[in-house]
Amino acid sequence: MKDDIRWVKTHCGRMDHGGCALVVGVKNNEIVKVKGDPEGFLNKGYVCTKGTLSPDRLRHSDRLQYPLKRIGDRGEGKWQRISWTEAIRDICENLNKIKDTSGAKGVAFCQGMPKGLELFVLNRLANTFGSPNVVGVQDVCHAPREITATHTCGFYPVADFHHPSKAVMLWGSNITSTNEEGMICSLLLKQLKNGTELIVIDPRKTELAQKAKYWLQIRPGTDNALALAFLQVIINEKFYDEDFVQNWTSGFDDLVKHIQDYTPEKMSEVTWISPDLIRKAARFYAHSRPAAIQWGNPIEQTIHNFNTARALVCLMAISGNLDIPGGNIKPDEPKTAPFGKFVRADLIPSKRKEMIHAYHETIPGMMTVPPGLFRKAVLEGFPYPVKAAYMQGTNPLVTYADSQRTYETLLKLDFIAVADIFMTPTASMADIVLPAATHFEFNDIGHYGLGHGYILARPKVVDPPQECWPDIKILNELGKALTSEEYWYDDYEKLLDEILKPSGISYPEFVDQGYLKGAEQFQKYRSSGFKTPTGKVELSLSQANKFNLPPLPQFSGLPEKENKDFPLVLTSSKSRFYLHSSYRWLKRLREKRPHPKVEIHSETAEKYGIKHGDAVIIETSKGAITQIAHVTDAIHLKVINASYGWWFPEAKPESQYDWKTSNFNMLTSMETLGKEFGTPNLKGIGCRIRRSQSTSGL
Ligand SMILES: Nc1nc2c(c(=O)[nH]1)N[C@H]1C(S)=C(S)[C@@H](COP(=O)(O)OP(=O)(O)OC[C@H]3O[C@@H](n4cnc5c(=O)[nH]c(N)nc54)[C@H](O)[C@@H]3O)O[C@H]1N2
Ligand SMILES: Nc1nc2c(c(=O)[nH]1)N[C@H]1C(S)=C(S)[C@@H](COP(=O)(O)OP(=O)(O)OC[C@H]3O[C@@H](n4cnc5c(=O)[nH]c(N)nc54)[C@H](O)[C@@H]3O)O[C@H]1N2
Ligand code: SF4
Ligand SMILES: [Mo]
Repeated sequence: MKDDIRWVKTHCGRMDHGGCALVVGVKNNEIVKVKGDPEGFLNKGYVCTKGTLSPDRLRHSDRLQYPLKRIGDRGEGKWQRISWTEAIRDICENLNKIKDTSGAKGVAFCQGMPKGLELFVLNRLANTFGSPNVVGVQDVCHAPREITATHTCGFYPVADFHHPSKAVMLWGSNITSTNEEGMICSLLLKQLKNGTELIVIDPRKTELAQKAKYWLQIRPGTDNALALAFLQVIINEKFYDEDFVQNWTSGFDDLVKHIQDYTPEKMSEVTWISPDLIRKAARFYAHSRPAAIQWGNPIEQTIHNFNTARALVCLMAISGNLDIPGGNIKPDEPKTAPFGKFVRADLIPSKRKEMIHAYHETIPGMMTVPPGLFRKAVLEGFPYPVKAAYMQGTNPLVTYADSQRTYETLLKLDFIAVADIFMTPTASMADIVLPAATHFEFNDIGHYGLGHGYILARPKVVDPPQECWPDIKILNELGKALTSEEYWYDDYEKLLDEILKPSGISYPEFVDQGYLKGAEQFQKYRSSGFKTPTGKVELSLSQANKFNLPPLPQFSGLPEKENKDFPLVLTSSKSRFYLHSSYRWLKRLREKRPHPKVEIHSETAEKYGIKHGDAVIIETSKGAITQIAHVTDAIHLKVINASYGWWFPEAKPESQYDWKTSNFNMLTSMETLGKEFGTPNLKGIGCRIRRSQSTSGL
């Protein structure tokens, strides 16, 4: 009977960055239906397949339900069920042992894609424990654009989809599949219906590339060359916003001289895009005010990410699109607890000097340790040994570049605790595995600290199964046992109140409102200047020398040298049915994408004797994997787009669920890392392909 169903409003989480407002039907403590909420201000009723099927995670028969302790050798797949009291005692004993011998910094706290409040509570645990080392994936995800922009213009410029733009430039952002960081595609799709034009920069002819006025089929890994050519055209043809440039930028004359060399003709040789198309697209962007750049992962997944992000912020600035409606804006945050105060940054005043990456002289402002440098600390003891890791909501064996090195790292660590909802390749290497409660199962706050100008209510909808605890509860209990009780609460939900306190509302009131948003204001720089040393947008960085950074955005070659043995160019993109390495174990998602697919142009496939559906070996100088051929004309002749995040939950536990066969990061390396962010190259890697005789494991 329909009447038995209780309808609850919440927001989606953990199937990607989250953001869609949902209306969830509940019957007997089970979710029976998920719908998009037409009142959701980010999604206006939209919901994707992952969102609709997200309740399938909750009652999966193989879900982790009890704390587990390893009884065999590491990775052997033998476990003993233990109580939460024993699990917390065991973790405390091991972490304190390392603290006594190597210091608190010998313990790393690792988090993958931030999912909700747990990232901030993890930071609080690290700070109260005394370790400066929270390891994040931010080196390849958002930090390069956020921190570079903060150095350039004092804030992270977010594409404004809430006001009409004349043009939107999707720069390596496949928004209809990824809806990244709350940039839900439905708002953009509505604008397109009202006449907004698209420029798409992507090696693949994506859904939105097909609708674009200009589609620039870029050679992977060369985005900084293209951005510099855009600057050259806009400056030399005098299409920039003269008033803004004169009053609100510094270093324009230096930039003008500097970019003369980056002609569309020269950059065309690098990017494979014709000079004519570069000129047309650059002019169109500059003419269409307001215009927004929605930027994606590829701009930050090479060793040149600093220069790419610098050039893109300079583009937004000189074209007069910074902080105007429909441009790239600085959203005002709602009144919540200041981030530094909440995470108790005051407890380690010397953190910026003590973090692992500080010894590698990365860019100021990078507050999480890049995975490449974390693994060097474990494996090589530089700058000091790291011996234990608490890992939460992350699967490094598949998601960090260079999986073989990650495996060695996991083998070498003295102690590993992993909190997850499912037994993953990484969890299978742990000493203690903790069963996390997840989305829909506890009260949470979304998008705190991410700089988008809002926070979202994610109230609990159903009870978690058996002994699953929310991460924030686990951390609160660990905190009490491992650090001083004064930093923690009797009830973890008081952490939510602490965040909301400055807003003057309680969590139930927040849930009633659905979200909190900062005031809508534009061109704030007119009253207070830009938050940079010069008060202007620094086209040339005033503190470049001090921080050993190039003052002007530059092109310094391909991300890796060309090698005739690997004549094709490898990249990857995210599947709309999965989140990174997550959820291959959900039957109804797996049915939609049962195998890892590799996209190959039809002529290239023919040249190598490969047919649609064949198993293909993809090889780089680092390693080889097997994926299934998807022959298409929607990709460049020389580009191979492989799937990322694959392991096989149906494979054997003692083989770590076959983390090698199809895992993209078997092909990537951490030998060369970008100086500013410690980023490895994930784009523009030389590769070759051949048909495989066997399909074992696939
Ligand atoms: N080659 C290559 N590598 C990449 C990328 C790429 O494009 N190419 N992308 C990078 C990017 S952008 C990112 S953000 C990272 C992502 O890296 P990760 O965050 O490590 O990736 P996920 O597969 O999402 O791992 C999340 C884990 O959290 C678990 N989980 C889900 N819900 C919960 C919960 O509520 N609590 C807990 N404790 N666990 C939960 C899932 O089961 C899963 O095992 O990967 C990066 N790596
Ligand atoms: N379904 C789904 N949604 C997700 C995620 C997921 O795993 N799955 N992950 C979430 C996370 S953590 C993040 S950070 C975001 C990422 O969101 P996006 O940035 O949109 O993610 P990608 O799919 O990695 O890359 C976007 C596009 O870049 C293209 N591309 C590949 N190489 C290059 C290149 O060198 N240059 C240019 N210009 N384009 C290139 C790809 O073909 C792809 O269409 O998505 C979030 N949303
Ligand atoms: S687009 Fe993202 S936030 Fe929206 S329903 Fe899908 S997974 Fe959830
Ligand atoms: Mo990400």
